[in-house]
Amino acid sequence: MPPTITAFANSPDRGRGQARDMRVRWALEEVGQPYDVRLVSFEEMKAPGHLALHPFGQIPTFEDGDVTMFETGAIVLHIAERNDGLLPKDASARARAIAWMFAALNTLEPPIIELGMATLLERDESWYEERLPILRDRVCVRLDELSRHLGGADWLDGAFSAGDLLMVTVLRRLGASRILGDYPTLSSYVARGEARPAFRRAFDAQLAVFTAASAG
Ligand code: GTB
Repeated sequence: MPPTITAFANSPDRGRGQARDMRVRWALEEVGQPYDVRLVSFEEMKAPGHLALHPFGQIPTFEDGDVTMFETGAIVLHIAERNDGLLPKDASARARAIAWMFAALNTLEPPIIELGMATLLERDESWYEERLPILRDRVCVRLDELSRHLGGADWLDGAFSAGDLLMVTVLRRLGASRILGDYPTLSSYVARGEARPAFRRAFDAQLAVFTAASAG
């Protein structure tokens, strides 16, 4: 039996690959592992059946035999540890790749999400115009540092790894803000990730869900 992940039945991002099931799909595609998808509505995500899999009532979840998991970082690490292709074999290089996974989720993602949430939900607040540049600056500090680290390299540390996979998905969240346009090194890095055949397959699969939902 292939693993089963959950994803939005009706993703609010209209199939732009922003929902976090995209990371897990991409990781599974990179390692050549077929998977099933169970689509859930917002109501189903908050019902006891789904809460038994995900205590916060979110997507994605991952079920594989007797393993049931939530949290995309943990799921991608689990996939990477059990298959070839997403983590180097050398112990030091492997540790560094895992550090980049955590950096993507703990250092880059929080300010990026905070900026995204502010532009989405706080536009009408009296303090919005004052707060926005502060949030943008926090993102730019990290992008400056990441861009400097990447320099002319294709990937964060040698060959493509689960660290790059997570980092690219995190940076893609900046799409709407146009900030990435000021960082050609990072724009090219994201484009390199998006050009990978496994990314394309994962993207097309989640887009097909949205296309089918809008047709029906
Ligand atoms: N830390 C968890 C992880 O990495 O697995 C976060 C999981 C998470 O945030 N899941 C979101 C969810 O289920 C979907 S991905 N939300 C429903 C809820 O909390 O009730 C976040 C997301 C949603 C929508 C867009 N979008 O429309 O662009 C992008 C990302």
